[in-house]
Parts: sequence; C-alpha cells; structure tokens
Amino acid sequence: MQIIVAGQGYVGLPLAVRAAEVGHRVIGYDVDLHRIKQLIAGESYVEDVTSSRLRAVRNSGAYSATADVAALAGFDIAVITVPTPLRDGVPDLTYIESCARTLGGHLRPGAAVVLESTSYPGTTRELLVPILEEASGLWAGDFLAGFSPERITPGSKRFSFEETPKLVSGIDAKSLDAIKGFYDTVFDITVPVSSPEVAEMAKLLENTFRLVNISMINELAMLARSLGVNIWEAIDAAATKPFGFTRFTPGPGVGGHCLPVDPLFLSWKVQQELGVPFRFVELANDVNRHMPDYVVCRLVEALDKRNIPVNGSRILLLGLTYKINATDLRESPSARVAELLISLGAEVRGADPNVPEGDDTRLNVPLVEASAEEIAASDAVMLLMDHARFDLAMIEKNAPYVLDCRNRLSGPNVEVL
Ligand code: SAJ
Repeated sequence: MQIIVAGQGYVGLPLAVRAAEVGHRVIGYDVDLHRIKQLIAGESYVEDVTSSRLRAVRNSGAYSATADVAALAGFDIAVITVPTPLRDGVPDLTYIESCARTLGGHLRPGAAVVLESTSYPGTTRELLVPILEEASGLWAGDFLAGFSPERITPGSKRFSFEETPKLVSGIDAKSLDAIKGFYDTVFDITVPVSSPEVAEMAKLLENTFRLVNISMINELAMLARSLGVNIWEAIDAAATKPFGFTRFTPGPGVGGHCLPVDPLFLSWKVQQELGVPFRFVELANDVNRHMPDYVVCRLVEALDKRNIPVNGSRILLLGLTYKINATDLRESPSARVAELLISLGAEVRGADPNVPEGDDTRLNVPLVEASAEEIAASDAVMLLMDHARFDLAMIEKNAPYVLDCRNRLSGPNVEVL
C-alpha cells in the first residue's frame, strides 16, 4: 500500500521504516527540513532505528522522506505521529490540526487517516474527522479514520517494536477493517477495540497507572526509611505474590516525555467535562517532582555525617538520562538534582556512558568519564541510573560514599534510597 507517516520523530520514523521493510511504499513526511535532510542522507536520529536500516529502505526505494506536500497525493493510509505538547497543562493540538488539513487536501474516497499522537478521548472523532471532512470535501464514511496509540518504549530490550501488541480502532467498521489490515502487516499482534475513544483512553490509562504506582512507591520509600524499613526488600517480598502485584521501584524522580505528560491529558479532559480534578495525577506528579529534592537531602545528610560541608563538596552524578539504558536526557531528574546541588555550592560533575558526546549542553554540569580516578576524587557519588554499561563493582570499590538510588550496590560506603 502507499503509506504516509506524517511526523518523523521517535514515533513516526520507527513505524515508517518498519512499514517499508514489510513491503509498503512509504513516504516519511515532516515539516522539519533539517530532519528531512538527515533522512535523505540516511542518518537516523532515533534511538531504535539504525542508520543502516534507514539506508536499506531508502536504497530499495521503499522509503522516501519529504517536506513537499505535493508528494502526499494518492495515499491509501496516512498515519499522524506529530507532537501533542501540553502548554501549562492545556493540550496543544495545533500540530494535529495542521497535519489533518494538509492530509485532507489529498484524501481520496476509501483512503484512511490514523491518529497515533497521544491525546484525550474524543480527539479523533471530534477534532480530526471534522477537519478531514472540511479539507477534503468528503464525508466521514467516504474516507476512513481511526486511532492507534503508539507504544514505543525507547531503549527497551524486552519488547521490540513489532512484538508490542498494537491497539487499533476505527470510526466505523470499514475504518477498523482497513486500519487493522494495515497494522496486521506491521505488528505481530493487533488488538481491535470498539471505538477510537476506547483506544485513546487505553493509552492514557496505561501511563497513568504507571505514573501513579511509581509515585506511590516513591512516597512509600520515604516513609519506609523513616520507619527504618528497607523498601527494596519489601518490594521484592511483595513481588513474590504471583498475582495482583506489579513491581515498581523508587528513584530520583520520573522523567521522560510520556509519564509526566500523558496523564495530564486525562486530567485536563476530566476537569473540562466533569469540573472535578483527577486527583491521582496531581498527587502523583507532586510526589514525583519532590524526589530530586529528597535525594539531595539524603546526600546532604550523608555529607554532614562525614563532616563535609555541601558547599564546596565535589559530587559526581552517575546516570544522567531520564531512564535506565536510555540515551535521552529530556525531562531527566538528573538536571534538577544537579541544579539543587549547585545552588548549595557543590561542585557537580556528571558521568553517563549513554549520553552522546557533546550532549552536555542540555545539562548544567560538565561531563566526565565514570573512571576510578573521578569516583575516588569525589566527596560523594549518586547513582541515579544504573545503566548496564556501568562497572558497578568499580564504583563500589572506589567511591568514598554512594547514595544508590537503584539498590544495585552494597558495602559500608553505600546507602540506598
Ligand atoms: N521509573 C521509576 N520507577 C519505576 C519505573 C520507572 O522511577 O518502577 C522512572 C524512570 O526512571 C523514568 C520514568 O519513571 O524516569 C519513566 O520511566 P518508564 O519506564 O515509564 O519509561 P518511559 O517514560 O519511556 O515510558 C514508556 C511508556 N511507553 C509509552 O508510553 C508508549 C510506558 O508506557 C512504558 O511502560 C515504558 O516506556 C517502558 O516500559 O519502557
């Protein structure tokens, strides 16, 4: 089929390349000319798409990248994977609107438009479809439409892109049939649901569940320490229950562009429609936002015990990305941890084998190697993300003191969160 994937970011590019690999003719459309230049040159900028995979589908002619709207004519399926940022807690759907108008201009009877961008329940039917009708002069039913949430897990080694079950929906039976038919060629498992609203809600439910449970564990970690209980041992003990328990672990905060953001679409919609706050999300974000302050307090306490004033102390942060084994620094708790320590007069350095060279512009700390010398020369070390590429035994051996936020180390010089 002739496929358009509109938006070639961390969601759109993996879909476009995979669809090309399974035999579709795919156009990756994006308004960012620099990105298009990189794609034409076969240079991937997305963690889970290698440049060699990109070049293979480009060279075979199965995939091409463009910013030219004229190239969108004649598509069978167009997938919208544009950003849906929140502006002061209010969903900004202008990218969806603009993309829908562009695609609508090329929409033919029988062709389908699928929204993958995360948004609140009702977006597909109440926002996307009317714009497509207006821009195409067709009625819904002449064209097909639906919603299929992205389930990209950056850096995940457990589930590959195509192995992750894909929810699919349509505004009517014909739409569902066509959309499922497309995704069946791309994913190992597709899961049809009865409406776009169900698929939109499921996406937000997945991440709200995760956010609320992580925040509960974070709060319990702080309480357990006050009670003198090892929360990590308690979690492992609870996890022996083979049903009814999902294992989450405390950490220095909740980063990334999924968990802190997606549930806020639900908060906004609940407030708009019901006039009441979605309290779980507000409380969860409050707790998670407090974690960087909590871990810094723990470190200051430890320095005090060693008669080391935090002002002028040399602190090394290990693991700067927003989650374990990821390369992405966006919304990482490490930035807030560093900011707090610097405000207390500490001299902070960071080390992360997953952070691309020269990426330290996003952080306000110099990047160094996680070497035995750097570690031994610090007054204290914080293990924020226990990346697989860290030499944990070396850290344990050389650090004068470690606040281990991931419960991976042991020894007289180690304290866990
Ligand atoms: N975190 C904890 N404790 C936990 C789990 C996570 O503190 O038990 C922290 C992480 O360190 C990170 C943040 O929460 O700072 C988010 O971590 P995440 O594992 O949820 O990773 P994300 O944000 O990349 O979430 C994505 C989501 N995928 C989609 O939205 C499509 C999420 O639904 C996935 O479960 C997650 O990836 C995943 O499992 O990789």
